[in-house]
Formats: sequence, C-alpha cells, structure tokens
Amino acid sequence: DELVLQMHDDLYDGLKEEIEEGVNILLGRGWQPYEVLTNALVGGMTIVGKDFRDGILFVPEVLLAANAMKGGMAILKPLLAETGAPRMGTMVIGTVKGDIHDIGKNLVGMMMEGAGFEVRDIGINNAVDAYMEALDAGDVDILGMSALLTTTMPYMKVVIDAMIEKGVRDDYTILVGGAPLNEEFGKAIGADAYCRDAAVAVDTAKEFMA
Ligand code: B1M
Repeated sequence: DELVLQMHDDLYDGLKEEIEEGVNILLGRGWQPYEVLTNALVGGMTIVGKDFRDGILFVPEVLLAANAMKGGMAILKPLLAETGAPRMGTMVIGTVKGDIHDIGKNLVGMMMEGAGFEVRDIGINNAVDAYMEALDAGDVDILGMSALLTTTMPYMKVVIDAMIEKGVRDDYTILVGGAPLNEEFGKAIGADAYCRDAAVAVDTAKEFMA
C-alpha cells in the first residue's frame, strides 16, 4: 500500500502531523485499528530501529520518530479500548529501572484495555519499590514488566526476587516482554511467561485468568 510506505517514510522523518493524518486516512478506508498500528506504525518503527542500530539515525531523530508514533497511537487508543469486552482483571505494567523506552509498554497497555483489563500504567524507570507500591494498592492480578535494553532486562529478576522475599510472588501472574527478551530468559528469571508482542500478551493474560 502506497500510503503505508509513505507513513514509514514520515515516521522515519519524525513527521507527527503526517502520521496522524495517515492514521485517519487508513481508518477512513475501513482499516482495523490494530492493522493500522502494526502495519503503518510498528512497521515504520522497525525500519527506524535498524538504522538506529547501524548508526545512520541518532537519538534526536529517533526521539522525533517516537513522538510521531505516539501521535498516531493516541488516535488509535480509544478505538482499541472501546471493544466492550467483559472485564477480565487488573494489570500493573511498567518499564524497569534504567530504561525509558515506553512505546511497546504503552501498546501492550492499550491492547489489554481493549481486551477488558483494567491497566495501571506506572510508567518508565521503575525500581522495586515502585512495582511493590503499585501491587500493594490492591486488586491486582497481573504484573507486566517491559525492558528494551540488554543492560536493564536483568532488573526484572531483581523485582521477582524481591517479590519472592516478601512472600507475594505467587499472588500474581508475572508477564514480561521487550525486544531483547526471549522465552528462555523469561523462564530463567522466574516469570510466568514471556510475551513476544502485545497480541501475545493479551492471549497469555486471558489464559492465566481463565
Ligand atoms: Co533505544 N534502543 N535507546 N531509544 N530504541 C533500542 C531498544 C535498540 C535495540 C536500538 C538499536 O541499537 N538497534 C538499542 C538497545 C541495544 C541493546 O540493548 N542491545 C537502544 C539503545 C542502545 C538506546 C540508548 C542506550 C541509546 C543511547 O542513548 N546511546 C538509549 C537508552 C535510554 C534508556 O532507556 N536509558 C535509547 C533511547 C531511545 C529513545 C529515547 C531515542 C527512543 C525511546 C522513545 C520512547 O520509548 N519513548 C528509542 C527507541 C524508539 C528505540 C527503538 C528504535 C524502537 C523501540 C520501540 O519503540 N519499538 C529500538 C529498536 C528496536 O527495538 N529494534 C531501540 C516499537 C515497539 C512497539 O516495540 O518496544 O519491542 P517494542 O514492544 C513490543 C514487544 O517487544 C512487546 O510488545 C510490544 C508491542 O508488540 N513488549 C511487551 C514490550 N514490552 C512488553 C511488556 C510486556 C509484554 C510485551 O509485558 C507483559
């Protein structure tokens, strides 16, 4: 699709208004919000990620791309949340300490809301105390943790170990995700499951609530 390719370019160039316009056009053509999200936005960010890795793009440019992506996500958020799905449970989600990447976490949160979960998003750069406080607030079924850096993903184990020490580990389903993780890592740190993407996170959360 021409427009999707154009949107990949616009995301690359950090053009927020163009991205918002593109999202609206695709929705107007009858695209499902999730299709717009994955094809136009996540697809575009994948290209940005490659050139960031290869030293073609730098932090300021990637920040602009992230800002443009968030503009598009803001339009899709209410559409993904308004599915009228029955209430499934409550999830606390946050990115771990030392890590400020939040797009994937936000996307998981949006999809979980759409699936009927109450989502308590505690943001980025969360130390053990922040997770504990959110869990202590009560009525939480699932803890979701996100990490995008190989240097921050070990912190997930720090959080889980702290939960074990406090004797609350088994009160929650712990789901983890983020680009550098894999199934093996999820098992090794004692999480209940690793979720490759937001759709898998929703399916996995539903399985654990059943
Ligand atoms: Co960063 N960055 N970044 N960055 N950045 C990566 C992650 C990197 C892979 C880029 C690269 O080199 N190719 C690399 C990490 C390398 C490594 O660790 N091995 C990297 C680096 C190095 C850095 C800095 C250190 C750069 C620097 O300063 N020199 C720095 C670190 C800052 C910090 O956190 N302390 C940094 C900064 C930034 C920006 C601020 C510029 C920006 C973040 C903006 C923001 O988030 N608000 C940024 C971005 C945008 C990226 C890339 C390009 C894109 C990430 C993204 O949003 N993807 C990324 C490249 C890449 O990932 N290939 C990169 C789209 C998103 C939808 O996917 O987040 O994977 P993702 O989420 C998916 C799944 O992973 C999963 O579901 C989501 C939806 O399907 N998922 C979960 C994620 N969390 C989940 C939680 C769950 C379940 C599923 O819980 C249940």
